[in-house]
Amino acid sequence: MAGLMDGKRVMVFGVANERSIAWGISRIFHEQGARLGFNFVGDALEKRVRPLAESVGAELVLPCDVTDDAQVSETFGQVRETWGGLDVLIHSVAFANKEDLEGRFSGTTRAGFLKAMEISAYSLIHLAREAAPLMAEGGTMLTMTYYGAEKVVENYNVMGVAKAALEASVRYLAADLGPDGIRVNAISAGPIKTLAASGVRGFRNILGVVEERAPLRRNVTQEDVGRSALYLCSGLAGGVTGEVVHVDSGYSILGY
Ligand code: 1JT
Repeated sequence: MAGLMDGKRVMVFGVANERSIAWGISRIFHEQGARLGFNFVGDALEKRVRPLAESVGAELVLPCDVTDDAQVSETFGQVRETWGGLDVLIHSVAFANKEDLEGRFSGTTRAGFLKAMEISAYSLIHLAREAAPLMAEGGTMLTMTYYGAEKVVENYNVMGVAKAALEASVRYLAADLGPDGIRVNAISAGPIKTLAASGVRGFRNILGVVEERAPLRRNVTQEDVGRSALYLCSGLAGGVTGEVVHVDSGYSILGY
């Protein structure tokens, strides 16, 4: 059967384990015929990522810390050598110090702020700059964001500011790269229990609140996000760019 991603060359940044949102996206893209490549950061994550990558026949598994210019440049050099180009970039990368995801927002340190911004927002701009020249026949880029960018979510703190910068970056990148046939979008996912989320104070409580109040009365799954990612990165969304699509059981439409 024909797949929506047949032969598409997709580089995925941000798989940490089988619960990762990036992994949910990768599985759906694999089912639809995509060719996949992955990054990893450090030996511990390599051990987790390699078996997952092999299970979907990945053609590239590369060390790439997004704060390391040499590794980023090496990664896209490898993409060019192996594939000769790129069709889709998935950015599912974020970081904040644990102490900056609780307590008073006014206590955010300069170092903590800059680190969250660098890894969670600037990295999209950097990856986009490296990926765009490989997208000679056009392409698509997708990043992941969260409601805390738009409204205050207790404890999300510095990540909310970083995600706001990320969402604005999606719009500026979409305007910049649109003339080259490159679309740039974000998915604002409802809370999902990933490795990143598991260390966060009060995270379980958020899952419960969504189940109780969201229009769909359930939490979203990796598959929900993966299928919306498939829409945004395939020809189905050919006219969509600079958009933040909420995949959140409708939670963000609610007022009081
Ligand atoms: C990061 C973490 C980015 C957790 C994230 C995230 N984007 C969404 N989440 C889940 C989440 C986290 C908090 C929250 C609601 C949802 C962990 C560190 C790396 C970056 O507010 C209570 C804090």
